[in-house]
Order: sequence, then C-alpha cells, then structure tokens
Amino acid sequence: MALGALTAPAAVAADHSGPRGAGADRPQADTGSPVRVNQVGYPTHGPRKGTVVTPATKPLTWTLRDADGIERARGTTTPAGIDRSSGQRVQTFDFSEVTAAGKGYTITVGGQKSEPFTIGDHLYGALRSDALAYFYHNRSGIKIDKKLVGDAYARPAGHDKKAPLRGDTDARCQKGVCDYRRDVAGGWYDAGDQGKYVVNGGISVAQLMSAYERTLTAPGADAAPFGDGRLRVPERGNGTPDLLDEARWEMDFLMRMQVPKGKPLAGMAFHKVHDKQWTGMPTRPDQDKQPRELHAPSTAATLNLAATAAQAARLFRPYDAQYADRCLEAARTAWAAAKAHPRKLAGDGDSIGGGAYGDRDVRDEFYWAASELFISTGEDTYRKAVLTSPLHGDADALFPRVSGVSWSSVAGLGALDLATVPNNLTGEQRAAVRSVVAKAADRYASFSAKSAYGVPYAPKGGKYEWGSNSQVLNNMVVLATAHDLTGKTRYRDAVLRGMDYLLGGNPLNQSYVTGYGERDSHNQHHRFWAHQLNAKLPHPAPGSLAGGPNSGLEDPVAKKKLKGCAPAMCYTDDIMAFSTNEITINWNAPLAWISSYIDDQER
Ligand code: 9MR
Repeated sequence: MALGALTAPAAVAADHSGPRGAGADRPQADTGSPVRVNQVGYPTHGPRKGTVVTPATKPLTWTLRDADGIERARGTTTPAGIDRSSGQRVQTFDFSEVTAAGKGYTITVGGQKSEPFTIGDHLYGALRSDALAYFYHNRSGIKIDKKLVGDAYARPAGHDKKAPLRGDTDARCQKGVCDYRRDVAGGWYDAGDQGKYVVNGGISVAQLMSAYERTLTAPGADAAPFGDGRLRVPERGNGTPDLLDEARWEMDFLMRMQVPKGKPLAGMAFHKVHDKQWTGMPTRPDQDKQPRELHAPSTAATLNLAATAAQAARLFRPYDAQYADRCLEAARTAWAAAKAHPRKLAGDGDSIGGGAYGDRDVRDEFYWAASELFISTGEDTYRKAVLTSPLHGDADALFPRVSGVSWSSVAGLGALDLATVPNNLTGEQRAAVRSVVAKAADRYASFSAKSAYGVPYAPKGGKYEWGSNSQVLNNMVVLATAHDLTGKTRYRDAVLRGMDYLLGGNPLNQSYVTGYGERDSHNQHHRFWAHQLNAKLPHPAPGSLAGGPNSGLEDPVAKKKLKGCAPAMCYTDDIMAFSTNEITINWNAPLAWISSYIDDQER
C-alpha cells in the first residue's frame, strides 16, 4: 500500500447514524438505497454479485452504468424470497460477466441506484496496510508518532510509568494473587478499553503472524507487502519484516506476563492486566488514573503464550536467532506449567474494569499449543498431544459452526497451521488434517451459497453473536486456507462474497470498515477515537472493523435503539453501543489476514 496514506485523516462520511426505531415496534434503520453492493469494489477475478430489497416477487431488470452514466450491461434479477437474517424480501443480481476495470460504477434496479463501486485489481492492498496500522495505533507503552499516523492520531505513550503514576512497568496483582510487582509494559490495548488480555492478545498476534507465514507457503502469495519499510511501524528499516516487528511488540508483552521462576505457578501466564474500575468515555491512555492490576494466572492464557511463542520462534529464527530461542524457551516453560496446572480456569464473573475472557474448556488451547510446539520442534511429546487430543480429526470441534476460530475456540489455529506449514506429520496424517479443513470450508461455503447476501455465516438458531463480523472473517480464513490448499474456486468465491457482505452488501447497506465505502462505520466504541463524544478527538482510524450485528443487545443503547431487530439488523453506529460497535485487535487481525489473501489473488 501507499505510504501516502500515512498522514491521511480518517476518510469518513457524514453522520448517517440517524434516528432508529422511533415510534415503531421494529427498528427503522436508515438503510439508504435498497440496491446493495460491495461499496469498495469487486476484483476482476471471482464473482460480482449484489442484492436488492424489494416487495416484487417477479424478476426485475438491473442496469450497470459507468461513472459517466453510460449503460455497460443489463440483466435480470433472481427472486430469493425472504432473507432469514433480516426479514427482508430480496432478489439477487449477478454481473460477473462485466470485467472492465473502472471506478464509479453503479447498479440500478427499479429506478433505485446503488452506492458507487470499483471493478479492478489490487483494491485490497490499502486495506491490508490500514488494517495492520490499527495495531500500531493501539500500542501501549510507546508514543504514537505523528510521522507515522498524522497529527489527529498522534498521542503520548500510555501506561508506560511506574506506580503511583499507574502504569504497567511496575504493576501489582489483585489482592491475594501475588505479593510482588511485574513489568508488563507494551503490547496492544485490547479494544475500546485499555485492558491487555493474554487470551485475546494470543489469537490476534497469531493471526498476524499467520498472515505473514501464509506468504511463505501458499501458492502465489507475496511476502513483500509485509516487508521492512512497508508498514506503519517505528521499527521500519531494521532489516526485519515490518509485520514481525508489530508482532514482536505483542510477543514481548505476552512473555512479560509469564510468572517468573521461583514464584508460585511459575511458567504460567497472568490472565490479564487492566484498570481496577472501568474508566469513563473518552479517556486517552496516558490520562488513565485508575490503578492497574494483574489477575490470576490461567491455563488458557498460559497455553496462548505457549502457542504464540512457539510460532514466533520459527518465524523470527532467520532474523534474530537469540530472540527465537527465548520465545521457544518461554513456550516450552508455559506448556509444562499448563500441564502441571490444567484446571486454572478463568470464569465469566471477573469483569469489573475490564472484560472477563472467561473460558472453562481448554482442550482447544492445549490442541493449539501442542500443534505450534510440534511444528516448531518436531518433538514426540507435542506430536502425541496433537494426535491423542479428543479434538483431532473432528471438523465440528476444530472449526465450530459459528466461527472457524475465535478467542475462546482456538483449536482451528493449530489445525490450519498443521495443514499449511511444513511439519513432521506423516503424509497420511497431513492429508487427514487437510481434509478436515476442506470439510469445514465446505460447510461455510454452503452457508454463503444459501444466503442472498452471500455471507458465509449461519450461527445456530440464526442469532448473530457479539463480534459477528469477526466470525464471518474467521470463517473466511478457513475458506481461504482451503482455497490455498486445493485451488478450488468455490472457496475463494465464498471469501469474496464475505467481503461483499462486510463492505456494504448486507441488510443495512453498511460498510463495517472505517474509511472504506460510502456508508462506513465511524463511531465505534473506543476511548481515544471518540469523535462522537468530543469533536476534538478523531474518528477510528481507516481500516478499523466494527464488531457488527449482535442479536444479544448487550448494552443499554442497543437495547433501546434496536429492540425487536432481526439478527443482521442488530447494529447501530453509535459509540456507546459497544456490544455491536466496538473495535478490537482480534477482529482486525483476520481483516488484515483476509485483505492480504484477496490482494494476493490478483498477482
Ligand atoms: O469479544 C468478546 C465477546 O466474545 C464477548 O461475548 C464479550 C462479552 O464478554 O466480550 C468481548 O470482548 C470484549 C472484552 O471483554 C473487553 N474488551 C473489548 C472486547 C470486545 O468487545
């Protein structure tokens, strides 16, 4: 991507959050044109499809016009009945025959015109770069440099001081957890809050590293866009790929969270560090007045450390062998500690001042950590742990229906790496893992094929969950991996249809990525990017993904504005609707992974 975007302010549309639900039983969202397309654009390979919301039951005529309003193609829509995710009556249209690159195309159906879109190649390179810049923006313990992000987004370092100035360099434990202090500076802030959670940091850094590792194994993939000098990181020019520099910022933090030798539970990782009480909105990280506290070590956090440090060890080896050794040592120690304390489980109750990230089933964390340690070392202990896991070979357990992987279900991360990264499994064992990946991908592809919006997401009972957009993306990661492994275009097509959904081809006509598309989310829940609450503060930086529709309505604003919503309509671009509109590292990570994959298809 263009470094030109370095100083670009958030490209945001006018506020279109509009009044919703006034006086009606069901929310009346301002959804703009009924003709729904990917508002960023369609690559010249793959499908080009859209959806129109219409009471008509007979086919209609669609017309595609170029930027000058000249008709370039026309065809007939296909009635698709009632879309279950939204309750809308819809028809679909397919303009895949149009391959001529161009900007400002529109589709008109029944006199109603879509938002404009592009057809062309390399439409997703900028998104890869912006989605990754998200991580630098949200670094803790370092000033965010205006030379890299522009004036509006620059800020002083947060949580880089010692107590009593309430930083992370000398953090104490919650009462009863430990009687010493630790330097747990660095890492990324989780989300709209400024907590740092090992479980969620784990999947996020893993998916960033995997975006890079994919370029070492997938046919046609390009490592150059992750290379030194290519991303917005202060370490550019140090001879190491910029993506690994960003990952190291988090890895260093994760390793600091490991309980030191000689202390009770040595080798385990503290579950999280965050504010004692929730801070108000907005709060810039350096202005946080709350004491920070470490929470009890957990088996899940420990295995997140083991898995990611093992993966880091093999990726950093060519650039910094000493660091690779350190990572591997931390990973082995963490594995041994988790084996010794397999039931230190974090519950859902610990959610004052930060999220709980409770997880009472760690079979998936064991599987993931064993897989990464096995890939990096080839050793028998880890091989056995993989092959004897109750999850091994079970597609439904490795890749749950709702989301291929997620912070609470990480076994798939191990399976994807066993399937793609060279390792010591036998040919037969490897083929078995690959067929499990393909089986899971078949299911997500069938979800996409059945949806009028093409979304590869069909949670049980139809209810959309917190962070549904990340679940869509993680299903796309499984699909994309299956495409890398088999070359079957229906997997790739389902990925592209998922991207259409995320960028405007959906029941709300909403692009969920800031700065991308005419009707983009730009008021996501964040304590610094809080423009909606204070006009002096910026909107979320371009490339920030909103959590997306959540049937659960788990915050007061969503409860009020979205009462009675159909699943895919349970979203509002309001900063206080955090259960539908937050942003977080584990949602932006698969966004970066997928934009990289899509850009690679166009080489
Ligand atoms: O992503 C998490 C989601 O799966 C949970 O349902 C939800 C409620 O526990 O929490 C989400 O994670 C939030 C975390 O607890 C605190 N930081 C912001 C995260 C994203 O909303």
